[in-house]
Amino acid sequence: MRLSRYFLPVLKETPSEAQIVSHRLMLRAGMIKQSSAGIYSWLPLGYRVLRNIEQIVHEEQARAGHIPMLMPTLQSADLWRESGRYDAYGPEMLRVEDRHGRDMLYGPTNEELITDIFRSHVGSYKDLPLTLYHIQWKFRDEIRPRFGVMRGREFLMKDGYTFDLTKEDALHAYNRHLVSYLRTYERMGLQAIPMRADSGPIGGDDTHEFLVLADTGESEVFYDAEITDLKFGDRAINYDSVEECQAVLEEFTSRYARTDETHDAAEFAKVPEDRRRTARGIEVGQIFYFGTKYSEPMGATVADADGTRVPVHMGSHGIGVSRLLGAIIEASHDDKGIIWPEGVTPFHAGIVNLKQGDAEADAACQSLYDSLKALGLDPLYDDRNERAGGKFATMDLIGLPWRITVGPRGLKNGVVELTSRRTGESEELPPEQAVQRIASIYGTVNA
Ligand code: 5CA
Repeated sequence: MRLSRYFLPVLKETPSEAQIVSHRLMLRAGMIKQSSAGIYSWLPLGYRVLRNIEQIVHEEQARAGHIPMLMPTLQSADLWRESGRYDAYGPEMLRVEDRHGRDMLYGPTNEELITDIFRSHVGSYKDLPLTLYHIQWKFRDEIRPRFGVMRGREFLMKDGYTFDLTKEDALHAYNRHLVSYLRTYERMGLQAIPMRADSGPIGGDDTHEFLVLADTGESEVFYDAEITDLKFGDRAINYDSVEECQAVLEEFTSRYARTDETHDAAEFAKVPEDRRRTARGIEVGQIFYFGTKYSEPMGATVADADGTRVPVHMGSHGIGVSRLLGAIIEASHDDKGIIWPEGVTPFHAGIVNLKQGDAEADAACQSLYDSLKALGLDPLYDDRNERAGGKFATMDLIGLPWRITVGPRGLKNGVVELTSRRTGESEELPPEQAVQRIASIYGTVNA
């Protein structure tokens, strides 16, 4: 993409309404625009990151064997009357009436809708286990929408629903989600710690929240510092294996880690004092096992091996897709702007032309641009007629992990400059080598 032809409305002033750094930076970098309280338009740069996050979620869901689909945003109130949640959900639910006077609602979550689909089409234990998920907009009329996309009213969520014959099978589905989430968040450059939590309006006793540590987080958390040394990394795991998933779950959840809702001071005191940590965290996902809470009242049953109809055991598993943009920025920025992890960056590298209009510099930039594109990478070429300082400031603000700077002086010596956004370190090297370096960082070099 050439910046002169892109739509990147960066702001010079720091917006006064934004209280936390991720919100400020998303507004300044032209990623989002508020449309009304807690509701945002996703401008092109923000939309690119949102799609990258979705893509990682889809890939990791596929790896775990989960099946994608799409359910609507508007739901019929009748389904929610069946589960008993229509009244229980309270003022957070946005209720609407259609022209025929029928009660509808903008879905805050989808347990009822998916249970209805299940009961219409699945009748035998032989069709289990089943995990269906979608990535869809939700609406919760939060009393205090704030912090930009972090606590929105309209927000994008991945929600997955598991159906199993027995509690043991359903707990394996729970464990499998926990494992796949560890990998999902790490690919986004995040450490998200599973913590024992409270289930709120979704229900059930077994639930973990995934928290990214950040001073601006809304949750108070208590944990054993040893947890932050754990990495899931690139291990190959068989998601069908009960033992393998169980082992990973134990590794990541056996140490003390709880949100304030479930915190137990006496238990916490057993953690050696030098490892006890109290901090704040951003909840980027939550998994629930709630048994037959929805299947029983809604009649979602299957015939078991003896032909007896039994309600299925269910769980639901959510990732805060749009909230993740805020969480990643909270975890990765400096005073100049965002620092995108390679896994989610909107463009793989920025190209800064120090002397637009200089035939040699223009040609070198174009050639870098074409070479990166040919390798399947997406560069952002700042080809505007602007001063170098302004171009650097924009690149730093929007946070591309790698920048190639091209100027007549370097070209005389056959080199360009490759700069890491994270470390600020620069290196001079021939243009082809800069391209190879970036390609190998993103792992796209054809050997
Ligand atoms: N049905 C279950 C799981 S599928 C569910 O709704 N879970 S949840 O309520 O925990 O939401 C899942 C994730 O959505 C949360 O972990 C959080 O990351 C994100 N989320 C929840 N409320 C908001 C909000 N107001 N703004 C942005 N993200 C939110």
